[in-house]
Amino acid sequence: MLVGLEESPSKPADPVAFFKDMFAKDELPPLLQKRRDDAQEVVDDNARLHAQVAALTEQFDQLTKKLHEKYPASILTISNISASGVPDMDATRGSLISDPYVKFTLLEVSGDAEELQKRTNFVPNSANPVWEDVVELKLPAGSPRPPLIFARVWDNDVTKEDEAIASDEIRLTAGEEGTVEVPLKGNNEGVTLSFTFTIVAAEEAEGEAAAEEY
Ligand SMILES: [Ca+2]
Ligand SMILES: [Ca+2]
Repeated sequence: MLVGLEESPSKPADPVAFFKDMFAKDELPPLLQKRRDDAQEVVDDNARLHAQVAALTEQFDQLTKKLHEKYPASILTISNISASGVPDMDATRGSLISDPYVKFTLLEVSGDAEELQKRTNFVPNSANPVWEDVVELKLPAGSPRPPLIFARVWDNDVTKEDEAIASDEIRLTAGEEGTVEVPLKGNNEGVTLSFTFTIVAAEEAEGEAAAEEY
């Protein structure tokens, strides 16, 4: 305002009335007019950005919907689990052999830790354990496929903390089923983990379970 005042050729006696009059006539001094235009530009920019955000949000929602349709919530079932070459982790306790179990963790998916991690029972005193267990992990709709899991073989111990034996991240093969056989990494070499897996849409899985109950 003061700038506008400075620019006016004669200083008005009543500046407030002077500017009111000026605004009413839409005759602003050049600098004020420029500021008014700049302000309008900011408002226009803001509106454009809002429109862009709305369009991108709409696009994102549609892509998410497509992804969820393509990859519906599913159950990853891991079975026929076995390992070979499990080293002795109980030498000091005298049994001279480990009591292995496997813990599977679903990676790249956020959620409840209890849902994302499942384990087998342990097989006592076995270097080449075969587990009867069937491990099920829930794949949320739209989660990465093929899934990435982390598998670790542990030695069950009674009087102290269980010992980690060997582990690795495993990217499952593409498709709805597969067989995996991978050498694991860690301080202990020579452990190989094998299993088969299926991925079934949760709705289908529920349907099958219901059918089995009859
Ligand atoms: Ca041990
Ligand atoms: Ca043990």
